[in-house]
Amino acid sequence: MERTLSIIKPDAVSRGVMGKIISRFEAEGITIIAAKMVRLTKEEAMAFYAVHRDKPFYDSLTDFMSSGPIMVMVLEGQDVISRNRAIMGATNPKQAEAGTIRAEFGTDVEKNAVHGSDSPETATKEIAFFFSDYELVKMARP
Ligand code: IDP
Ligand code: MG
Repeated sequence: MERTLSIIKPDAVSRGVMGKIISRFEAEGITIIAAKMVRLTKEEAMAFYAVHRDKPFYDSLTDFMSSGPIMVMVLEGQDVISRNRAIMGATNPKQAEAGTIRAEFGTDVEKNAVHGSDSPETATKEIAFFFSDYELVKMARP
C-alpha cells in the first residue's frame, strides 16, 4: 500500500470541478484517507514548492497557489503514486493524454488543475506538510 498527496489547485476549485476530479479517484478504486480545504499564504506556497525555487516560474506558481482555496487530500492504494500521475496527465494540459484530469480541466502549464507527489520520498514529505498522523483515517478497524 502506498500513499500520495493530491492537491486540487485554485483554478479547479474556483471552476467548481472538485467533485468531478474526486470522482476520477473513486472510479479508479483509490481510497481518500484525508481531505481538507486550505488557503496557502505566499510564504507557505513558497515552502511547499521550495524544490522549484530556482525555476523561472517559481514566483508566478506560488502567487497562483496562494490565490485561492485548494483541496488537499491523501490518497491510498496499490502503486497510487504512479497511478495518480497517470490519471493526472502531463504537466502541460496541451500535452496531456485525452481523458486525463489535466487534459480535461487544466488551462495552461501553470494552471493545470491538480498536483500529485512524484516519488515515495516526496509523498512522505508533502503529506507531512499538510497532515498530522492522527488526521489520516485508518481504513481497517479492529
Ligand atoms: P508536476 O506538477 O507535473 O510534477 P513540476 O515540474 O513539478 O510539474 O512543476 C510544478 C508545477 O509548477 C506544475 O504543476 C505547474 O503548475 C508549474 N509549472 C511547471 N512548469 C511550468 C512552466 O514552464 N511555466 C509555468 N508553470 C510551470
Ligand atoms: Mg512535481
